Amino acid sequence: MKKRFYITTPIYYPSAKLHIGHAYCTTLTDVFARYKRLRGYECYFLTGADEHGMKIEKNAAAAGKTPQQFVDEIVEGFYKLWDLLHISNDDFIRTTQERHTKVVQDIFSKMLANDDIYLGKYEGWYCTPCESFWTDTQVGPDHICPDCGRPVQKATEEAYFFRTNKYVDKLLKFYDENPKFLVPESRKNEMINTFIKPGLEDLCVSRTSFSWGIPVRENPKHVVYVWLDALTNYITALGYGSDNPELFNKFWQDPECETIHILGADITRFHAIYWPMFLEALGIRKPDREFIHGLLMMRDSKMSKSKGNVVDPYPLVERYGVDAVRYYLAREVVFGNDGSFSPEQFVERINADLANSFGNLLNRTIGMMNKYFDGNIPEYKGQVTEFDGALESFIKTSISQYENALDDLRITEAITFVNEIVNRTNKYIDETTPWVLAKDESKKEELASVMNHLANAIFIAATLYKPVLVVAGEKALDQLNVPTELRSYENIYNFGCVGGVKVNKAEQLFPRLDAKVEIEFIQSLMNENK
Ligand code: ME8
Repeated sequence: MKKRFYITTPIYYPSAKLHIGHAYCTTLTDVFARYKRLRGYECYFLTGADEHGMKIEKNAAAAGKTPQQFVDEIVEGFYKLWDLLHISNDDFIRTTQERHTKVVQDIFSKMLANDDIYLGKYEGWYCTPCESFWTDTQVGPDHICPDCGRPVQKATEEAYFFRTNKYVDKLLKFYDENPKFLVPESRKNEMINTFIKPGLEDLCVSRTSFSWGIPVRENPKHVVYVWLDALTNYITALGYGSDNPELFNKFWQDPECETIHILGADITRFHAIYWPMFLEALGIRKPDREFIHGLLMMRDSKMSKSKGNVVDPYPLVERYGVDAVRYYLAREVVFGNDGSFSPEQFVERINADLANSFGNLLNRTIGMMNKYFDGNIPEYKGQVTEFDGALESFIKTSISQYENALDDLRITEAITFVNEIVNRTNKYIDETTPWVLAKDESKKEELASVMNHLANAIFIAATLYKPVLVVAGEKALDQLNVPTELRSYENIYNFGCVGGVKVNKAEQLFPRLDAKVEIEFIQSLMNENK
């Protein structure tokens, strides 16, 4: 296991407001970062905004604003959304910042000097919404963008090109030597079969048909193509090529740091093919892992800003709270697979998993502590009832399953292991029947042990939920009155550490949602954007 982690999301385009798909990626990245920190690792988490390009120039003009004014306003919304979702990023990079633009110019110059980049002529197809160039073969007879399915336009202009072919063999060797680089692994074959085998063309890395970009220093009528500009954010944010490369050395170059990019399947090609090539050309280390998540669909079609079929996360968080939204995102669509946003499933998850299972377990437990022990959590006395050992060993196994899953970024699966702890603990109440034990004075010790086991099981589940339930995890521990000094991750291995304190007042963690009303509310949000 590496000592520290560098974890990134894509830097999103501030061409329009962010939607639930962006929130999905950033929230799940945040869950991973919080988990690593909870386990005591240093973790540097970067997100940001990709502010250049033709689309932004066009949208700004349509809004009667300068591109900078336009992106400034939209990026304000990014900050607000990430605050609302309690995203714990350490930095936020904007590609219009000088710390980025200057280094991109230096990188371009270096590549030019090394003959990795040359001046040529671009003739091809361009998809404006995706900011992507395509070849004749890729757009097919209908001239459709292979990524988004929209029509592309013919484009011819003088342009700089990156010599992709110089690096193809090295890339394939890198894939072979690093089988864990692309997750899920199937993405590697997709890259090889769809893009590399048919013959990779040199990549166009500059444009002259618009000006909202970083000028090429040697030839300022060209601006750097958005993907060369955008991908390098992952290193410019760390101070690569600056006077202060301390973070870069610590979180990128040091082999003791694991670098992980998280991104959606729509931009795999850029990250899996060109980014390692750029890094090879610059002579620096490649990331350890790229985790490709699936895309959320809306009524069978990919949600996207330019199509306008999106769900705005703001009203969802405002109405249901940060934890409900984070939980739904992390639990519903298996990280790595495609999935759909569904109002019915949203309500069902919150009601079934959070209100009924977890919330109710806490509520019942505190109720019983009050009723049978005057609010005190009895001390741990080992395995007293015939059911105690089985509960403890179930929890122990679940903890290691949770850890294995999270270390592999199988976030959705990891949460199911916590849910299983909660369900198993609810079952333990049915097995031990505390209300029967309470009627028999000779069973007092057994009853005390049941109460202690419940408190400890909730302590463990709440701790494991913390990377997702950023508010309710602590609230549950507050209600159990777990002393602050006990609230460390290590203590989950120390079953029985909670006990001998008096619980606080029970409060509902997650109110049960009225399915009919709430489904209608969420549907109205979806219709607003239709
Ligand atoms: O591509 N479901 O920015 P972008 C799930 N600026 N995730 C989604 C999604 C959906 N329907 N739609 C978007 C760019 N995403 C470039 C990135 S990085 C160097 C430059 C998420 O605003 C997903 O992570 O189009 C996807 O890869 C990313 O947003 C694309 O965001």
